Amino acid sequence: MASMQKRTIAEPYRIKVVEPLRMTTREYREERIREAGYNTFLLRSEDVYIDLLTDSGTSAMSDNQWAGMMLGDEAYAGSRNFYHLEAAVQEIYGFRYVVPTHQGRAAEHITSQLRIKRGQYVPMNMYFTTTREHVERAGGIFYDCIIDEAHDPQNPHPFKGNVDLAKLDHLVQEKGRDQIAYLSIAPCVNMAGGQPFSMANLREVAAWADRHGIPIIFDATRAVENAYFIQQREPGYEGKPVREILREMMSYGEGCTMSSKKDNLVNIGGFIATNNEQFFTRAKEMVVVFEGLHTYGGLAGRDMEAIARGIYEMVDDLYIASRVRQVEYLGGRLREGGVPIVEPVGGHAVFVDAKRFLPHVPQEEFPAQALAAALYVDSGVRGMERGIVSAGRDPATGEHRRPNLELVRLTVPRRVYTNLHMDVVAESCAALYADRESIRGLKMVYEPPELRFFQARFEPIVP
Ligand code: PLI
Repeated sequence: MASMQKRTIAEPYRIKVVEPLRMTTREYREERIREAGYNTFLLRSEDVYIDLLTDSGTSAMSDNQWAGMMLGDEAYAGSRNFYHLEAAVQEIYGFRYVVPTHQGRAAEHITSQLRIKRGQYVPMNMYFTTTREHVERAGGIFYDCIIDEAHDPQNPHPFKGNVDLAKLDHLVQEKGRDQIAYLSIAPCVNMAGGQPFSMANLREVAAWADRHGIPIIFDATRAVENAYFIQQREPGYEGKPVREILREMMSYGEGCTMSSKKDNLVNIGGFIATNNEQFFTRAKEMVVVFEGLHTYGGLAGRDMEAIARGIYEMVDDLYIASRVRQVEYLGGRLREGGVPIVEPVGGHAVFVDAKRFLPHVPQEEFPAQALAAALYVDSGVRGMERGIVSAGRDPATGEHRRPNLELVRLTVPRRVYTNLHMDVVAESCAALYADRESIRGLKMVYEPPELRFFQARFEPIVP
């Protein structure tokens, strides 16, 4: 990999506004995590020192985006900022039609309701929590078509987000083409550890989809990060601007759903983009029921302006290199500290392997949940569970789904923290690893029926 011999790429911006962080004592944090039911989602942000819960909606906006916020046209209908957003999506993603939504899951809701007939399958390169939830709500059945390597945290495959075509063939043979609603393909697969697919694999998937007349709808949430990995790792793409790589990638799909809260560098927003005029018309009809008029979709005009500007900023090659390299930096520091992590390091987060970290805690005692809580107590660093709690229950059997990946995600917000913050995180993880025997499992004492990881509550298991 050419990317291994690398010169430092510094952030292509300087810091103009700062937000003070609050340090707290260990005793204080022990009390807070107990109150929060050992769920980092239930902590108050004020009680967190370094917040790696998510990269969603946590980006720092640029001066250009903030300036755009002042140019918000808050008309109910036909806001000028909508047309800026539409133009940005057309130019950078290459899709003709755009329907704004308040965030990604709203785009997933509308797409799932309109495109899935009860009992149809939706193959996805691994599940994502909200995406699968909306597929199931629409009567669809999730089908995992990611390559097996993605389920192995130690497998160093450079494109663990790839689709396994044999799995797609198997589904068509078993169920028939008409039982497949569409292919939902995610760049930089979140639950696999932020792992990219290759363009070569995508081309094969697109040819397969074409042969069977099945559309590809991307979950384009972290497509730019995937484009960066293609630039760094895939023969033929060295030196190609991420902007061009992204455009090629999107050209293989009919459209996408998007959470602008990630790649697009804003705090709120999302959209549906498509080349399918009929679907566009139906999506516009439905967005007015759930979100708002089709020229704002639950967003203020100023929010749409910030997204439009973020879309141009995200494809700056130096920006995206420094962003992904910061995640890599954290991964390197953790590796040096002996902490078991998912390899290779992904685009938006480093995933700590809680199975190897806490081999004495069985999966039904929620090792990743317990580790995320212990990390908060140690240093005020907030990560999140991505294991058995996030996976939820199988709707058919009611049993826990038992993912092979039992992980704590340390998600790096864009343009927010420095590498010294990353050092603090890595040191805390290494200290915990040295003292791992003292971390015990948890029992779940409250379990919401949907997306349980957000609000579930736990208590320590007392031996
Ligand atoms: O949080 P939303 O509703 O804007 O987007 C939902 C969503 C869709 N797809 C993917 C791949 C996501 O990662 C995603 C949201 N992710 C969150 C909140 C996260 O913390 O990863």
